[in-house]
Amino acid sequence: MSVPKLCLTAALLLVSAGAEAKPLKPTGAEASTSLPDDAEVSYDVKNSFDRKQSTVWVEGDTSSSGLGSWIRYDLDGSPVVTELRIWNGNWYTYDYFVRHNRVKEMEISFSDGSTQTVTLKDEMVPQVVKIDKPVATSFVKVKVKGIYAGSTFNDTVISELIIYDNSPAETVAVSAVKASSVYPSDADGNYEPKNVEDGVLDSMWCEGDKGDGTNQWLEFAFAQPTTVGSFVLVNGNAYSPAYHKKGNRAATATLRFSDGSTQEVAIKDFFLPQTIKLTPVSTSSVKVTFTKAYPGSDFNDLCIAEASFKP
Ligand SMILES: [Ca+2]
Ligand SMILES: [Ca+2]
Repeated sequence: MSVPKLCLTAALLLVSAGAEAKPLKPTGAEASTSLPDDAEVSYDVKNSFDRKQSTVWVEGDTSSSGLGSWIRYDLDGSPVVTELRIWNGNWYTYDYFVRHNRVKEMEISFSDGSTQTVTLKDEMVPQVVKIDKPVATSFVKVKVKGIYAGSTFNDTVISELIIYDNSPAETVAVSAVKASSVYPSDADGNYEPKNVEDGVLDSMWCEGDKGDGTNQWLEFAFAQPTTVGSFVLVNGNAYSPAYHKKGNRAATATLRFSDGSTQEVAIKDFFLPQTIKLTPVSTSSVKVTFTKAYPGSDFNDLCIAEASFKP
């Protein structure tokens, strides 16, 4: 799509964490080292938990490949951490992913002193790590114990890491997402419908039809019939307000439920999450057909960054 900083998640996410776990917002993070910012780009540890896959932490140990480097995420209280989801390596583009080191072995440690070492895949897909013995912990520390070598740079990179605890998810568990059409993958990544439920703002579904997105649709199948009372949406490309304006955004949609009933909704032209109230309905699926789009300045393709339903 010729838009930099759009790298997207692949459709290979095996486990939907939304079913039984809730993502946590760390109160802060510290890294062993970070590559100094250059004129335009930050490599600070804060980039590893900003919900953007195209912003990255790069360790700053210039004397090594990054072995022994670590990040410690401080948590609010002592939640029982059950799962991590990791965007390993540099997701800025496919090219950057290959050129920088990726983490191979990662040691995960908790405030009670327990540790777990995992081997990550050398793939540009979000990786789900289940914690073997979940414990109440005030922090999660991840340490680089092994790497996959980059082709150009001897620095190890983590693009994003989301920590989940054992609280019930706030959103309805989705078993599958389908779309009417998909924009073809490019150097930045893919535009698969799965991207609307990965929790990151700069991965998205984009339709691949000739038109402006009118009559294109996303269909969500739920793990079990459930009552939905609101539709939570991040419209367009939510990387930044400027990128948000480049592509088409949804303006109105018709939601069709498994009992055949429909509801029309208006969607704000807004790059932050918005919650759209529905008349509560029990359903096993929702088909969202977009019926009008706000025009983008650069691309005539409708994109949706995130979409979910709440009871
Ligand atoms: Ca990031
Ligand atoms: Ca997303």
